[in-house]
Amino acid sequence: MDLQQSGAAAAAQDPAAALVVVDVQNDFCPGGALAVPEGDRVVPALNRWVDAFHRAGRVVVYTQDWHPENHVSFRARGGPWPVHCVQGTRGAAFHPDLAVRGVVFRKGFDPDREAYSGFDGALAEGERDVRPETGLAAWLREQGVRRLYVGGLATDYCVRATVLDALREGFQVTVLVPAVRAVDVTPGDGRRALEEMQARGAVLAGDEGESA
Ligand code: VGL
Ligand code: ZN
Repeated sequence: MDLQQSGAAAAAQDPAAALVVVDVQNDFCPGGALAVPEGDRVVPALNRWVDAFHRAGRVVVYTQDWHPENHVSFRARGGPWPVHCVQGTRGAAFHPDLAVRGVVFRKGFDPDREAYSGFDGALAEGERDVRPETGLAAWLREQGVRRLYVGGLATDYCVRATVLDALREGFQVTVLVPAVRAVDVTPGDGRRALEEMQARGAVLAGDEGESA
């Protein structure tokens, strides 16, 4: 086992642990419609965590921003964002280098409601089919999950919302700091979001998954 894998491998020994990979989609990576600076840089670190959790038989969840063309968050409807992550488009697909070995929860498919949090999502089956009755919190509890390791995009929006909801739902949460990146509409938003998550009870972890 190489050094970079050890934190992930150790975390994966815990049968109540799960990995949550938030919105690592083309539109949030450089060249995408809502590019997060260095968004693609989360992929190598997340792949190590996916590999360790998959090998250990742990749950790996991917969230996917999944908007209809007329979503309320788009500027044409007065929202703050350019058109992004439209259902079935290349921009909505996961980054091509991301290891996808787990279940997908999609969110933001209601045209009239923003949904940053993975806990607002629904279990996906196939390209367009979602099961809105199967929410993330209940699904995780059914799998015996109590602790979440979270990385992905973007620190100040969907990672933040997902982590805060997870804490509210009673999960223990570790944020994989090297595996998140922020939009930073206002400089410092990402840092402030991490501080807020920590203040609400999340552990901030470095490369090895240990407290940073
Ligand atoms: C996100 C803005 C709009 C995110 C999604 O994944 O953080 N941000 N939609
Ligand atoms: Zn979105």
